[in-house]
Amino acid sequence: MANFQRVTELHHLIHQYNHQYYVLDEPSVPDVEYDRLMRELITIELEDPSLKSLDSPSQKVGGEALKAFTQVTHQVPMLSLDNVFSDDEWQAFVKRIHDRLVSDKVFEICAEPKLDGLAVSLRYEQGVLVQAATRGDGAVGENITENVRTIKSIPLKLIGDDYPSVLEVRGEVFMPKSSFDALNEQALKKGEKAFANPRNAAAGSLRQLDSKITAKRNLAFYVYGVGFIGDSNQNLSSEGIQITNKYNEDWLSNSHYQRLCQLKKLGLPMCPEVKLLKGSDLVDAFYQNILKLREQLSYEIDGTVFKVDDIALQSKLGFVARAPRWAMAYKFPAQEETTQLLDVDFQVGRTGAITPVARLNPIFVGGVTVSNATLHNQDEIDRLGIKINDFVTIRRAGDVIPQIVSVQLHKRPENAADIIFPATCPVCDSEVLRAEGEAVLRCTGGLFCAAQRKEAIKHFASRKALDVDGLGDKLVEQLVDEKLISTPADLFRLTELDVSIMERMGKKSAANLISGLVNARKTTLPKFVYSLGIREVGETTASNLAHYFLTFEAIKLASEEQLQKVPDVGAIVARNIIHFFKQQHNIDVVNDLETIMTWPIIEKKSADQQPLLDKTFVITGTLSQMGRNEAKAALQSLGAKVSGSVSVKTHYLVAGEKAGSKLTKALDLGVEVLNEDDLVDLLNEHGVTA
Ligand code: I6G
Repeated sequence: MANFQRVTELHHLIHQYNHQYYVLDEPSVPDVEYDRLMRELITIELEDPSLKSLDSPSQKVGGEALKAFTQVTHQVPMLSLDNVFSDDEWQAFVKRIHDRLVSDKVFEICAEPKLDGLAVSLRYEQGVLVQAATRGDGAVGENITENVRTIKSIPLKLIGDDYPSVLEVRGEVFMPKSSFDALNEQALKKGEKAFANPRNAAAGSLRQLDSKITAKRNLAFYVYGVGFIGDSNQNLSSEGIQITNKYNEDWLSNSHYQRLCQLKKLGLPMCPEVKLLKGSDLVDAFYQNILKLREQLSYEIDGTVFKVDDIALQSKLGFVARAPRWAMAYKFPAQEETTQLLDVDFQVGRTGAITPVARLNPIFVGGVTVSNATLHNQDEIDRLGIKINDFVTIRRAGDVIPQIVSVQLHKRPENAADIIFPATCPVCDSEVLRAEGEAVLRCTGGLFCAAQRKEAIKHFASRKALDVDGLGDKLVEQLVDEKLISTPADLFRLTELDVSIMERMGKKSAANLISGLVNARKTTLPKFVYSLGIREVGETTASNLAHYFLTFEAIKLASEEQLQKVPDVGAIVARNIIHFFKQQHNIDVVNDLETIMTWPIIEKKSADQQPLLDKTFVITGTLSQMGRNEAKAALQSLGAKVSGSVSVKTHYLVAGEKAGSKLTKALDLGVEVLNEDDLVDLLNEHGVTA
């Protein structure tokens, strides 16, 4: 009896902590306390298995592996949704609704993001989750109860006692982007195949016969509707089926949006982006807003879903074939398409890297027309097994540059031809070399190569380097082509007359550029070091070099061993720096620049001015009180090292809004996590305001 009482208490506490942690995102007890209660429960259940019930929180860890999935016939069919892709199609849908209702009255709309996951049906009897099923063909799905029980945010027991004895809800199981990244990272480390996208990963995880595997996959769930309610298996209600007890359709709100809120109160997670719109003219703004938010959302979506909110109107509209007439998915433009690889060009970059660029039959994908995509290097070409004239799958997600994801081998044409790398630089004809252990082929022409010259000057003038006002990439190309400049230092010898003869260059723009160049002469040592474009010396490394050596002279003269003492500088970067300062054309340009440019002296800070000296920080997510660069600069000013990736060497992770896989990794590694307020406090404590 004492044990039974304790088990009841433990259920109550753990369900409550799960809900606070996984649904409300408001953890209320430390992890150790949670683990202690869970261990206590499992121990009691092991000692007396009769105390283990279907709604025990211990079920979240998975159970015995199944031999096969059984089938479940849905009491009420699981429908699918019709799609539209354009405003015209959407307007036609709205018109059909008005026509069918014989009314032009404005109707409210419940608007939701369309999650890229799997639809499931959850059945609760007396508030306890008793069955979960996939949609299957709509009539019959697979019984995935054991797996669904392990999904942390799905309640095994509904909250409170105000619910019908049978409640079936429908929603989407999905894998958050951060869990997907972590899962693929692990798979690649183990030499296993990565999942192509979070949807496949969610599907693969739900189809595990061993629910212990599903339990480790970090799936999540949002509810999108009610399947049916009833007081017994016989006496059910869904769209018109009569029921008699107090939990009839009156218990359910007559607004779809409010129904979701009711389900949320029972502990079922509801997507926070769901909105009630006053009319169909607000649909476009919702769609555009979600499209804009898409990259920041912690889960993958492929569009929006709009539903007539009034349940009475839904009933009047009814269904067509297998989809409701009152709901519509307004999908985003496809992110994957098929096109043909017409040819491959070879581009020479700033460091001489020769990059194969795919010339594609132009294709509309992810909202833009794509005609080029990088093939990176020979290794990538080998990995894809791609040939000229092959049909390929192109993916463009959000603002991410388009990628060739795979070759459609079954469509390979007879004239498919191997991609051959050039034997000499396609721009300057110099020898090309592939360094040992590198995938990249490089032109050895250095600044003699016009392509490298152009790229080096563009980098020198770019925003994060000297930020020369009025000097865009096109103008740099023209100036090099016209032989007015051949090194970054030549920029400072340009006159207004020189530049005013350039295409589309009026007197005013010419004067602006010259004044931009005058201003750019005054810089800082970190920016100057970065502007030189030394291989793998990014902003952080440049800043670390400047603060370690204090003068440019010292950086130039540093040995490989001295360089490696600088935070962020390993053997490869040290060798790149030494190599850069050994080359005569670099020595000439650097000497020239030193006579033209100035920067303030960096004072060596004493140890008490650098209280964060041996501490490594990583910043992730969106900060609202300062930019990430500002936060980084503020931390660096206190001596901290700011790195781009989380590892065992990380001391603190600063996690802003929508932090993703870095936060997961930090938590896995036990790295201390600071939120933005903690960071501000830490900076203030040391007299820095960011
Ligand atoms: O498959 C679906 C995904 C999302 C849906 C759905 C949904 O609402 C946000 N709603 C309905 C009514 C159906 N399928 C049938």
